[in-house]
Amino acid sequence: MYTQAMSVGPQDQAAKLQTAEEQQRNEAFEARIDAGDFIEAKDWMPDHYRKTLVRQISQHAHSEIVGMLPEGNWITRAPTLKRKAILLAKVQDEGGHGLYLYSAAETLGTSRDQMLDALHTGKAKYSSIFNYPTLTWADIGVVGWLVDGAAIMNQVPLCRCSYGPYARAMIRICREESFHQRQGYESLLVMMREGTAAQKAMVQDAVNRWWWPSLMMFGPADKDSPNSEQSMRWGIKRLTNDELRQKFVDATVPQAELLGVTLPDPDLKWNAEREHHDFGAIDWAEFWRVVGGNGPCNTERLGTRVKAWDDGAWVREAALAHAKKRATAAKAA
Ligand code: BYC
Repeated sequence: MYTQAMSVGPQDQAAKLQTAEEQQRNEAFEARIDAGDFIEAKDWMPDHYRKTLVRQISQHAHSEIVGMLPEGNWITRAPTLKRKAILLAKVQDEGGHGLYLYSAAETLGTSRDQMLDALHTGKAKYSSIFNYPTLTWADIGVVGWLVDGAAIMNQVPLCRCSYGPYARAMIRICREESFHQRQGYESLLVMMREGTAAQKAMVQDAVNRWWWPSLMMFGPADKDSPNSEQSMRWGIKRLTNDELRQKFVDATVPQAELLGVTLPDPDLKWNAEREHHDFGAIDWAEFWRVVGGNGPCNTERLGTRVKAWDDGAWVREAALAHAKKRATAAKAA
């Protein structure tokens, strides 16, 4: 005979069983993470892991397609046919990256419509960097060199992310980003070696405007990054924001020297003890202003995206009507 104190109702029992089962699944999941296994779409995963991935991958996808806008702005004004063809291909690549990433996020059970709706209603974030204007042709070279350079630094470790579909998408993206970075640097080399004094000054001016926003791309300092600790533990992020930022600075300083431009930071210097470059303080107030929607181009970027989506409604409707017609014909056959 069971005593009152020991008795548990059927509901409590189910809840307890579920908790024990959840705990076991969680332990098995953590063990797979510790062993360095890839987690695949159909595998069990904790809700928070799924949500973190949807957040990061969808933000990343949005950054790719919003990132097409500042560069697309220069396709009609590229100085030569060669540069126009390169820029067209690059902007098209960014659109492709967005598609791989939306597909990877969809494997986690969120629809593309949901993600795009979050972007278009201003609920979702995208990289702060794309809220700055591309004022001159030199900006296009500097975006390739610094922005794609920062993107690669951040994204190469993501090829080893614990979520398989994201990691695989990143391998292809990184190969293309590497071309993007090199074409930007090469176009700047041409301007700095063969250009007029005015063209060289234009490159320096672009470097002055893009340097600090590029450092901000890596996200807040580790001590102010609420997501880093858990994401590192789950192997979503392999290096912290500050580690990646430091690697970027160290890699970029010799490239700037070769190019013959000055990075706009009087505190930037080699620290022999740390074997890294020290650099000046980042204006985090500016970063949060831009992330919060009040950067120089936030309104313009979102407006352009929403207009492109609305203008494309007829294409989506036509594709759906065509698919329906084909399905009806296949059924009748
Ligand atoms: N801009 O806890 P934290 C590219 C947000 S390159 C806006 O450190 P996490 C491209 C962050 O989302 C750019 N928001 O977050 C290149 C979080 O807010 P929520 C895209 C930012 O996720 C060339 C809050 O601040 N790359 O696509 O651990 C041409 C606290 O941050 C930013 C990627 O997306 C920022 N810069 O680390 C075309 C790479 N930084 O979500 C296209 C994948 C931080 O909690 N993403 N925030 O509301 C990542 O590696 C990480 O998500 C981050 C941030 C390092 C960016």
